Amino acid sequence: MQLLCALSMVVALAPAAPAQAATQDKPKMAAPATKAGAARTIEITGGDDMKFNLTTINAKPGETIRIVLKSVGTMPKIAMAHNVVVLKADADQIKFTQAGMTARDTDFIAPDLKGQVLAATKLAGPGETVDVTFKVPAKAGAYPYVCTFPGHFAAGMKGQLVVK
Ligand SMILES: [Cu+2]
Repeated sequence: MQLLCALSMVVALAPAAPAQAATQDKPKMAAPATKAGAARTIEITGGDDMKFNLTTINAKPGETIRIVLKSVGTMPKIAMAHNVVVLKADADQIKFTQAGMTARDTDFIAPDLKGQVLAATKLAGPGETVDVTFKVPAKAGAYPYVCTFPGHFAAGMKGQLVVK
């Protein structure tokens, strides 16, 4: 029992060291790190109907946002999972999602088209929640977001991040 206590203390203490190191490294960073708490959170759900409940996200240029996607479906993850992948304004959404269909290992994002991605969550299965925090572009415009799970974009699982 005593050994267990000692062990759990070590575990509890362990993360403190890297966190301290990170704080000390801070001045070296090119841009001031945005605290996770500073990001505005946008909640989206996706379900078995292969639609996002939210198809427009409005944001200010350069704003840091956190997109939280909850899968509210019930089908098994292998057959039905969702993500939110925000693309560059000029990305070809059809090409992008088609190329990703066979890229299961990389969450249906074709590795050679990764350069078109501004931000991407992981895939969420039924009841799971995934999120991504990122800085929206400084340039005003409409940035498409899609679910890359095969067939979902074609079914209408998409939206627009409007920066203005
Ligand atoms: Cu989906």
